[in-house]
Amino acid sequence: MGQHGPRAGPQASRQPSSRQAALRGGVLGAGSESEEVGKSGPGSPPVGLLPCLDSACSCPGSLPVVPAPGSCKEGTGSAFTCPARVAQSDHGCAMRTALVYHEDMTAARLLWEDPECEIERPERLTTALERLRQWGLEQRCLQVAAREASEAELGLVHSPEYVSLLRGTQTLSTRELQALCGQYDAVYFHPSTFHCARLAVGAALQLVDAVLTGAVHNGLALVRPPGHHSQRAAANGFCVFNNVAIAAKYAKRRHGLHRILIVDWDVHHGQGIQYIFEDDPSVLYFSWHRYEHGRFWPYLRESDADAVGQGQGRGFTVNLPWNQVGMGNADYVAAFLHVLLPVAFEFDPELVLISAGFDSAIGDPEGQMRATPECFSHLTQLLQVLAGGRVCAVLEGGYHLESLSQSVCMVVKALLGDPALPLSGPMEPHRSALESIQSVRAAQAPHWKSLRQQGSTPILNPSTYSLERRASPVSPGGPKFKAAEAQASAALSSLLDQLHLNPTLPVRTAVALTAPDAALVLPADVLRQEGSAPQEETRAWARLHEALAQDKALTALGKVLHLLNGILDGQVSSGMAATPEPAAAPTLDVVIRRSLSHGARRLLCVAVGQLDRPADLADDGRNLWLNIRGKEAAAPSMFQVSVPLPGTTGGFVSCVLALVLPLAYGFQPDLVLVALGPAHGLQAPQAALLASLLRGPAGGRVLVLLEQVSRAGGGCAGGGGGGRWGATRDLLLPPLLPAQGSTSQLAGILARVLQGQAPPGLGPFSMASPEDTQALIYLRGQLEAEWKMLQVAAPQVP
Ligand code: Q9C
Ligand code: ZN
Repeated sequence: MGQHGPRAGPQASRQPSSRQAALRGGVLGAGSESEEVGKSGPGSPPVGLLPCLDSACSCPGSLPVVPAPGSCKEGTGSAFTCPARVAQSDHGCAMRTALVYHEDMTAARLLWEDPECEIERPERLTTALERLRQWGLEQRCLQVAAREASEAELGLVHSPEYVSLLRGTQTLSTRELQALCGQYDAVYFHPSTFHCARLAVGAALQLVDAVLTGAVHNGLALVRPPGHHSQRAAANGFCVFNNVAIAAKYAKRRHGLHRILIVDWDVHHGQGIQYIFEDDPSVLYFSWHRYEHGRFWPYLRESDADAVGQGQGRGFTVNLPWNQVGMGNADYVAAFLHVLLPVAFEFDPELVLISAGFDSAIGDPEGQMRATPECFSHLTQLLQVLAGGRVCAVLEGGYHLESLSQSVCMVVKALLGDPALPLSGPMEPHRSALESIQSVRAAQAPHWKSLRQQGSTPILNPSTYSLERRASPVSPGGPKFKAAEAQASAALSSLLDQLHLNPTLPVRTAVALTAPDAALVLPADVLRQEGSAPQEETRAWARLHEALAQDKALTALGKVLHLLNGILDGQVSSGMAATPEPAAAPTLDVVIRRSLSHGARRLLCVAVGQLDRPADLADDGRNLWLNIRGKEAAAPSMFQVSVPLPGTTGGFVSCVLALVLPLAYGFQPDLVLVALGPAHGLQAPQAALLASLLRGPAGGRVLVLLEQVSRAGGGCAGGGGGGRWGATRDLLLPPLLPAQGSTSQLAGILARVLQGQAPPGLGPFSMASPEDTQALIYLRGQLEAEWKMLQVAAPQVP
């Protein structure tokens, strides 16, 4: 099958006439490569239209099926599990997240002395798994045993000669294995390597199958050896087969996808993935990596920001080189908000694959970075708003066993929908990080509308660049060095020890409504809150506003206060409440006062629509008021910001990524209020995206207030959602009752995103208007000196 290599396909057959055609597909993935993978034989129905093989399922038989992967004890024992049935979860276990693993992947190990390779050890897997068990996370996942990838599947990326060579290593002596490794950079082989590496690929493919058939929403494959350095005919950097690259090819071929995003947060550049897809516009590859101006392994010119892909693939390789060690939470979040996510929303992937290496985490000997384990929950959550939440994480590097294990747990928690722990440390990106962000934005601006018009100029004199390698003040190996090392390691251990987990609450989201609402469909694990705050308390607060004297408003206020108390006391994580039509503003006013007088040290209020900031609210830094409304951009103080509601999907995404989230992450609130007031103008998918992303900054403590619109219609709840979310999730919902207005549907969507489900898609990307872009640039200019997370470039040195 030598002709079926990754670049063998005739490029002419996949020549879209425009970039947009390249993105939107139809042409791509139409099978220019004649592989056997995923193709049905002659006469058999095309993939996706197979009869249901699940004997216990009564679905119409048009859904793709997946071999029963799981170890769910309550399964029916059918050989196949229909995704429709799994999703219904009628046996009571909510299986949203797959964990793919096989013990055999611990077999490969280094058999000789090699200081460079000894860090890639079997304990990497066993320790991570042990932590997942200890924290009760493994048990909450659908556990899937990895299978070996077939040789045809390996052939999606690798040459047949290379695969044969690897097959041959199974019977080599230690001496022969060691000699063979000499041909490659930073690799070791073991007699079990071929088996392990095939399991690693197979694990990634099973995860992709589980997610794309709808059996689960997302998942993690814990694998060894890693994959992202491996190339068509070369092992490299501990990597044998390119697990994630093969998974991407497989998703295109077996599942017919047209746009796949690969996010490589490993601290090394996944040059293998870059080479495999550099001319392919259907796979967007993002990598950040320790680079130090080319002085860090693998020392490649093409790891720099100006490598953007080739031919049709120009702009579909995004490299963010870190030129200093010590990058931390603020740098990583800034990179996502200002580089990856704008591009990713514009790309609109159907699937997100994460090359999930944790050598980018604190304590890792390779990376020397500072991001703490919680950061990886946040990065995961930020990616879960893409592709309808279809996220597949596949382990790459990560060599500090405790840091690796905790980071893995944080990713799994996020995949399961748990709120993330708030980020620790100052939320101020390093100057060198801003220079890197500026460089990559400048390099990518010609290719992505969302990065244009923001004054992206290239960096001419990076602050960290010098021809001399900076001499370390203490010599490695010396006594001072050893002492400093011991001290750092003790500090890290105590930091990692403190990261005890909050017990997972039985109820994470509660919904309070004024009147029973038949059209509101809530997931089983969301609480319908019936209770109210004590009458005296409610009446006392209601005295502040005439509008709260009416019965309906008073009843609603009691419920809202009860819900707020539940959140402030930690009984529930998040909540949503409806308020009757004229009472939104006064209710919000009471909620702000109550929050500040009862526990909240910092309160972020995101008010959408015609809501005014309470006039006598102190501007003392304890509350940050962000109003999305009207025409004018204004920032009378750093804690009072107004921005116009953008008129396009692209404008809305920019507003959230470039303004709302940088302020929210910078403020580090302990509670976020999202108020959708009169004429808020948000479409349901936009409101859902906003609420979903605002779970991050406050550890999941979000209260959404929604003004009830009594009329039917008005707004387009769900309508903008496009097919994909509707197709997978709405399967379970009864059809909309036309008489019931849009509020209940919006309420249902909001409850689900607060509970950790992915928001619906925004629909086709449309560019921000010049006015909306100007408003954001103006506010950044006003505020970035104080809110450092707003910066997209290094400040000018005076
Ligand atoms: N001190 C992965 O993380 N050695 N591979 C670099 C620099 C090779 C890393 C030496 C590191 C390979 C998957
Ligand atoms: Zn790595």
